[in-house]
Amino acid sequence: MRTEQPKTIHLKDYREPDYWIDETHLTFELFDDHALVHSRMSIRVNPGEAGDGRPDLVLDGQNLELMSVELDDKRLASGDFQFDENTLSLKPERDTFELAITTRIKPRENTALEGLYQSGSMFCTQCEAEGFRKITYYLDRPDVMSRFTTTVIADKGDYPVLLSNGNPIARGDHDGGRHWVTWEDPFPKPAYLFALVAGDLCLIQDSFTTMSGRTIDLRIYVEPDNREQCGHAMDSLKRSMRWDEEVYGREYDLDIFMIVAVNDFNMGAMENKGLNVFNSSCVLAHPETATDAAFQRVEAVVAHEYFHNWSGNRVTCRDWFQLSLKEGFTVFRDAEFSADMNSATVKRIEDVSFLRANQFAEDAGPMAHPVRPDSFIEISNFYTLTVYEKGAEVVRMLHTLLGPEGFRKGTDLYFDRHDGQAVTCDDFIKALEDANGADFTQFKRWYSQAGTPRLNAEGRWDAATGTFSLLFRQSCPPTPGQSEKLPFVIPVRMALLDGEGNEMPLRLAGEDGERGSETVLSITEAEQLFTFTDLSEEPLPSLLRGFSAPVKLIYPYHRDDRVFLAKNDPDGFNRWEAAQSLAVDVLQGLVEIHVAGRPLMMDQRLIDVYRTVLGDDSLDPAMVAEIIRLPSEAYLVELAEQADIDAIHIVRDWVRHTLAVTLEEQLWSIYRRLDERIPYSAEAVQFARRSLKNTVLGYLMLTESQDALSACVRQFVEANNMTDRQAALVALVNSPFDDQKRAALTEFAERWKDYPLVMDQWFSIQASAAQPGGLERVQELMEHPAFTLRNPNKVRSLIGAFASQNLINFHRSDGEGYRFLADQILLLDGTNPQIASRLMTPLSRWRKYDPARQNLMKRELSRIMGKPELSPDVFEVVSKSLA
Ligand code: B3K
Ligand code: ZN
Repeated sequence: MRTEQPKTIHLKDYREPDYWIDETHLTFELFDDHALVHSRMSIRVNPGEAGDGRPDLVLDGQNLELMSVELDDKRLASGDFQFDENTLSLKPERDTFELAITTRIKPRENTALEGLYQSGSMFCTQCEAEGFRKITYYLDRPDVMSRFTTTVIADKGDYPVLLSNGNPIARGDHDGGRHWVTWEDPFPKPAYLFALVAGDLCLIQDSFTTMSGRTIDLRIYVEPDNREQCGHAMDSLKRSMRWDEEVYGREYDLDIFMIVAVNDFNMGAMENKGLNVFNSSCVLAHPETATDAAFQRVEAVVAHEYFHNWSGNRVTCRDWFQLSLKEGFTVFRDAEFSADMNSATVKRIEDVSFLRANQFAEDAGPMAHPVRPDSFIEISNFYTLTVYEKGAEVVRMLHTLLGPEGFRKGTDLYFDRHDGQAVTCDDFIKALEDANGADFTQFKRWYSQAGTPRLNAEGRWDAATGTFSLLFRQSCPPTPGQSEKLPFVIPVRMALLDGEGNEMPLRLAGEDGERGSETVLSITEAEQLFTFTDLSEEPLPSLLRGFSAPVKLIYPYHRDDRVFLAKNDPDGFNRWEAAQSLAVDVLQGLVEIHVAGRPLMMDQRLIDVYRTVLGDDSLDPAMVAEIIRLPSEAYLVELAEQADIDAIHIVRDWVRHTLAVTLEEQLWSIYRRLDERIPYSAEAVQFARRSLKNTVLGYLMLTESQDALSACVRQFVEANNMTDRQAALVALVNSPFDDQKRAALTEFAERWKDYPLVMDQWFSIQASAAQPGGLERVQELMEHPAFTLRNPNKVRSLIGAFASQNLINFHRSDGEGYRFLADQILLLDGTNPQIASRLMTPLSRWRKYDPARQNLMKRELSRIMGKPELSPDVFEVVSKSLA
C-alpha cells in the first residue's frame, strides 16, 4: 500500500499562473543512452496574479536529472533554488528574466511512453497532458502559451530525419558525424503541443492548395518498409483540409504539415502543432493488410488530429478540466466529416451503438464524471468516453438546437474571438449564444451533471378531438458525488407516422402554424406535455431520431409497433433503432425464460423483420448489415440491472443460431450475390457490400454446414483483401471446425508474421473468441514471439480484447479471468501506468454482476490496491472502484 495518497486537483481551485513564458528555446542533444535538454525561457511575471511582492517561480518537472540553472546568464549555485521530485522553484529578482536550464533524461528507459522516449530505433515525444515536465522543468499547463524554437542534434547516420513543430529554419553538420536542424513555430502554444521526432524515416510527400491559394507541403514519415501504406492517410488528410475549409471556413496556417507513424504509442494519435505523431495503426492502410474498418479509422483519426489545428491548437484549453472543449468538439467534427465521406446513417449507428454499450456503462460506474469533471487525481484517466464521445453528443445537441447555420455563426465567432487563447467550455457556449441570441444557461447542465438521463415518454390518442399527447418525464440516476440532478435540456427529434408509415403534418397545441413533418421538441422540465392536434388517425411516434440526445428513452411500444417501425420508418436511423430495440426486448425476455429454466422459443416477429430487411433491395447493404446485427453482449450487460452473463451469452448465441438456420436460404442468396471478384477500393459502396457479405457469412457459419465451411475456407484462401480474409478467419475461429481453424490461424501467422498490425488482428481475433478455454489460449499467446507487454497495441489486442470483448471467458466463474487481468495490470503498472489504468475498466464494473463474481472481482481490486508504489493512474481507478 502506498503511504502517501496522491493529491486530488479541483476545478474550483483554478487560478492563473504566476508567470508567463513568452519564448522557449530548446536544444536537444540526442545520444544512444541519454539526451541532454537545454532550455532557455523568456519569463515575465503575471501582473494580474503577482499581488504584493513577487511570487516564487515554481516549475514542474518529473524524473529529471538537473544539470544546471542559469538566471539572466548567471549560473545559480545549489542554494539559489530548491527542487524536489516534482518541482524546481526559485525567487526571481526582476519581473522579466531569462532562465536557462539543462536536464538529462533517459528516453530509452522511458517505458511509460510519455515525454521523450524511444520507439524502436526512433526518438519521439508525447506531451499531452503532462509529459513535457518529463523533458525539462517548465510551467506545464495549457494556459501558458509560448513561442517555441527547437534545435535537434543527433547522429546523422542513425537519425537522418530530425523534426519538430513549425518550419525548419536552419540546419548544419557537426564534427563526429552529427548534424542538427532548427525548427521555429510562429504560433504560441502550450507545452502539451510540443513534439520532436528523430529517426531513419522515409518520406511520402504531397501538397494541398488552400482556399486562399497557399500551397502546403504535406509530409508523412514512416519506417521505410511501410512506404506503400500511406496513400490512404494522405488522401484522408487532403479531404480533411478541404472539408474544414468548406464546412467551418478554417484554413491551415503553417507552410508544412507532418504526420509521423510510430509503433509504440499509448493512444491513437496526437495533434502536436504541425507535427502530428500517430500510432502506426492509424496511418498505415493497404488493402492486403488493413480491413475496411482500419481504412475508416485511418480516415477518421487523420481528420480528427487535423481538425484539432483549430479546435484545440489555435484555440486551446485553459486547464485540463476543459478537455472536452477540444475533444468533444473535435470528435463531433470528425464524426460529421466521416458521415459526409461515407454513409451518414451507418456512421451514426456505429457511434450510437458504441456510446450506449460503453459510455453509458462509464456513466453508471464508479468513474462516472461530468463532461467537464470537477476534480481528478490523474488527468490521463480523464481521456474518457464521457469527455470525448458524450462531449461530442453535447456539441451535436447544440448543433441540433441552433441548426447548421446558427451553429456555424457560433463557431465562427468562437474561433475569431478566441484565436490564440486558452479558454473554457463557458467561452465556447458564450460564443454560440452571442452569435445566435440564444440562452444556454440550463443547457450547460450537460457539462456539470454526470450520469445518463432517463427519458420516459407516454403517448395518448384522443380520437374524439384528433389529438395525440406526448408526456415526457426525465430523471437522472445519482453518480459519485452527485445525488440530485436538475432537469437537462433534451432535444427530441421526432415525427408521427400514420398507418402506412407516412409522416403526418405536425401541429402543436398553443402554436400558430405547422412544424412540417419532422420537428425537434426541446424538453426542459422534469415533466412536460406536448399535444399534437388535427390528426386524422392515431399516429405511431418515431422518437429521438438520429439519437438526438444521449439519453435512455423509454416508450411503451408493443413489439408489433417496433416491427412496424423497423419495416416502415422513413428515418433510416430509427428503422435500425426499432429493430435493435425489438431484438433487445426479445433477448431480455428469453434471458428471463432461460433463468426460469423454461425452454426457449423464438419470437417470429424478429425473424420476420430480418427477412423483410434482407429482402429489401432498396436499402443500403451496410444498413442491412447493421440491422441484422444483434445487440452486443456488452450492451445487454449495460442494460441489465444485474447482468447474468452466462444467460446473456447462451440466449444470444441461441438466437443467432436460430436466425441463421431459419434464414439460411435467403442468407445464401445474398452471400452469392455479393461474393464478387472485383479489385479492392476503399469506398463507401464497397465497404457496404463487404460489410453485408461478411455479416451474412458469419451467420451462415453458425449453421455448421459443409457448404458454409467450404465457402468460408475458400474466401479465406482466395480473398484479395484483408477485410474478406479476416472475416473468414473470424468465422472459422468461432466455429467448431477445429482442423480448418488451426490451419487458417497457422497460415495467417506465417504469412503476416512481419506485419505487426496484422498480427495485432490475429491476437485480437483469438482473444475475443467465445470458445471454451479462452483464458488458456490467451495465456499461451502471451508467450508468442510476436507478443510483448511493452507495445500498447499488443496489450490492447490480446489482454484488452480478452477482458472487454470475451465476456463469457473473462467472467468465468472461478475468477481466473479476473486474476489474470489483475496480474497484467500489476506488471504494467510498473512500466506503463496509462495502459495499466485503461485495463482496469472491466474490473471497475464489478457491481454489475452476481454476488459471487462481485467478490472475486473485488478480491482482485484489493490485491491491486495493496501493491506498494502504485501509480496515481491505477490508484485513482482502483480506489474509486472500491469506494
Ligand atoms: N489529444 C490526444 C490525446 C492525448 C491523450 C494523452 N493521455 C489525441 C486526441 O484526442 O486527438
Ligand atoms: Zn482529440
